[in-house]
Amino acid sequence: MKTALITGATSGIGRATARLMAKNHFRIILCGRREDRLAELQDEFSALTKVHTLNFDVRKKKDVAQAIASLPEDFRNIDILVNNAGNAHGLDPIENGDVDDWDAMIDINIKGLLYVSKEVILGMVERKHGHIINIGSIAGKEVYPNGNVYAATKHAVDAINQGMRMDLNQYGIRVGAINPGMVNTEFSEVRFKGDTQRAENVYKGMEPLKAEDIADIIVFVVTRPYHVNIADLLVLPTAQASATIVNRL
Ligand code: NDP
Ligand code: 8X3
Repeated sequence: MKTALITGATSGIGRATARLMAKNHFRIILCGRREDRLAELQDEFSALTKVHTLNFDVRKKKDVAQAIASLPEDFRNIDILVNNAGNAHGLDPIENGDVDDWDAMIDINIKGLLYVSKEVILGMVERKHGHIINIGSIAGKEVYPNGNVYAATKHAVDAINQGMRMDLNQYGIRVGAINPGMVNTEFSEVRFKGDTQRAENVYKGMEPLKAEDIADIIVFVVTRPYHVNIADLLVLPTAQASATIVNRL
């Protein structure tokens, strides 16, 4: 039974991935800040597999280290790390950008991903085995107007993904990124700070991806034979051709 640690497992892509992994009998470690959701998901998935929850904010270096160090023996050997926790905060031209939004994106999407990776990679190196999936974005491949700092954080994830693959190559560790386009999750609600109308408009007149579409791909990627590493995938809804070209009815 493989053990997978999924950050951002309380919603969207992370939750759908955890659910599909549970159905496929992975042993799973669910991470997130919302404790009530972690408890609900633990109840749901426990009927299918072994589940452990870790409640921490990826921005808090010490909490990340303590949480991962607290893992019980049978969850310690993490085979798969899904670095998924992240969000956009705001969509503003650079001259009007909110510095707190910038801090949140840089601290969560870049630094948080690194803090979690640091704690998990050491064990993978010792065991000379492991698979890291970094969830990037089309925004890590192209910049779009008003996407400035979010795009910068996802370009950083792209660079970290490449760097990890190079550095961990000698240990036989697989590293790859999945870069989605528009996925209908809580992402836009978070970006627009609970403005549901504005969030709904993002997907108006087009069919976005569902969290389950990305979960399917993550499970496909991690179930390839070990000599196969899917290093970098861009996954778009059919209605989306680029960060700015979307076919709306
Ligand atoms: P959601 O908002 O639905 O999920 C985000 C997840 O990240 C939640 O589980 C949330 O959990 C967790 N999270 C956010 N901040 C923190 C934090 N400080 N500490 C710990 N966990 C945190 O969005 P998605 O599922 O869409 O996003 C998942 C990933 O996919 C992100 O990296 C996002 O950038 C990326 N992505 C999304 C796209 C989209 O269109 N939806 C497209 C391309 C990439 P909690 O609040 O409980 O902590
Ligand atoms: C999320 C998709 O288009 O807002 O990464 O950058 S987008």
